[in-house]
Amino acid sequence: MNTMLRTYIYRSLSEPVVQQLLARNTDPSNAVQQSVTAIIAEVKAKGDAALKAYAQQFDGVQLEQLSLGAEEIAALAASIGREQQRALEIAFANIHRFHATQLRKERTVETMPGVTCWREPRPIEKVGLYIPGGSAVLPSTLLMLGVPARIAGCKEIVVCSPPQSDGKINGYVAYCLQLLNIDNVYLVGGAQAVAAMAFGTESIPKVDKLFGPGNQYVTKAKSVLQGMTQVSIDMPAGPSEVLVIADSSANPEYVAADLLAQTEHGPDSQAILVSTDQSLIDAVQDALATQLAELPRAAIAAKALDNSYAILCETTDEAIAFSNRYAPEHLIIEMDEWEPLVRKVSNAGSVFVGHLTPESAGDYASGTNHTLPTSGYARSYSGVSVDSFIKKITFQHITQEGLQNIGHTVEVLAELEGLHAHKNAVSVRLT
Ligand code: HSO
Ligand code: ZN
Repeated sequence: MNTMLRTYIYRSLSEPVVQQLLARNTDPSNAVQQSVTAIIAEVKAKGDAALKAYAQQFDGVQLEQLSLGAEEIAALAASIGREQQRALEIAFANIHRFHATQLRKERTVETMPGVTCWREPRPIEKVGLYIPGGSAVLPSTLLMLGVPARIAGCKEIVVCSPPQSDGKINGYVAYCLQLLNIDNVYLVGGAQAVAAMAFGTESIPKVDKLFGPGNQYVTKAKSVLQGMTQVSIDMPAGPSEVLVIADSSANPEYVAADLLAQTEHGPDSQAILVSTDQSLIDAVQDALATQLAELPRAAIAAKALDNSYAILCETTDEAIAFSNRYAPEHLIIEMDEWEPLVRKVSNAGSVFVGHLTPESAGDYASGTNHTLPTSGYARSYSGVSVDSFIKKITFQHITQEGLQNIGHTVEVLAELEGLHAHKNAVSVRLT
């Protein structure tokens, strides 16, 4: 089993090699595209019947009905331990506390005397949250999507999650549904779940925006559906990734633990160590071997280590320059002197600074969102926040004085564009 990170020397890398290191392990295979297109067509044509057939085929369960209601959710939620309930409650409270501040009112602007413009947020009315249930069930993802959706005030929150072998959902997911006051969950997984929420079926409501991570089928389905219907999506999603910048002040045990936390997500995950200290890299390699041997998901983590690597830099400026080009989903800066680096971070989804700030804290409970841009999209996308669940509508009001001030300008611009009806809409009011 591989426990070693391939190591590169930053200064000796040619540009083509850097490009290769920056490239993500994306699978451009047409096979995914083809089967997703077929699933989408089937769901569109046959609705619930297609979803039940897929539950049989992919999840191995025969479903009488496609959803669970409040009573069933309550019974499942009650089956989990008190300690786990408490942990989910604390995570919920912290995520709520952090996200609640994101709904700030903007100020009204008087661009000219008598011309007033402002923006008001409005929730996206119907949102669809996809909660994966594959090799790891992630109730935390339900909190990360549900909390900002509730704060934004979305009227309808549709949740889909694949049925377990007993035809139900996991009790932890059920408990999160209760915390979020959501009394219905649809037992649908994969590309068929996102297709169902994009088109609507007899039992699943059509939504305006799709959220949530998933495997390559779910991801592909989201992007195909975005072009087919009027649904929008949170962000393009790829395999999860972390980049750790560590100098000689770092603890190799902590660095190795952070890298492995990433690699256990999936065989296509990527964990990158960028360091100014060769002996730190060596010590991390040793710690990786020891810690990996203890992990229940060691086989997955070992595969992900094959896609991973270390880079030795001479300065922290080089390290941060590489990180900014890579634009990691998660960046961890394990250095005593992390503060000067903060302002140099220009591309990253979420940043964890200092020696005692593991990414796991943000994955679950510190308050920030864990739905983040991957595959270099952190160059242009932000992670999920309350903003993702609202749109901002502009308003304006013009007084008599305002029209006197702005009218002539509008008339001139309308005329130079040859749009006389536009000009006239001002002129009739000025005379
Ligand atoms: N690191 C993942 C989120 C997650 N981790 C969920 C554990 N559970 C993507 O940001
Ligand atoms: Zn994670």
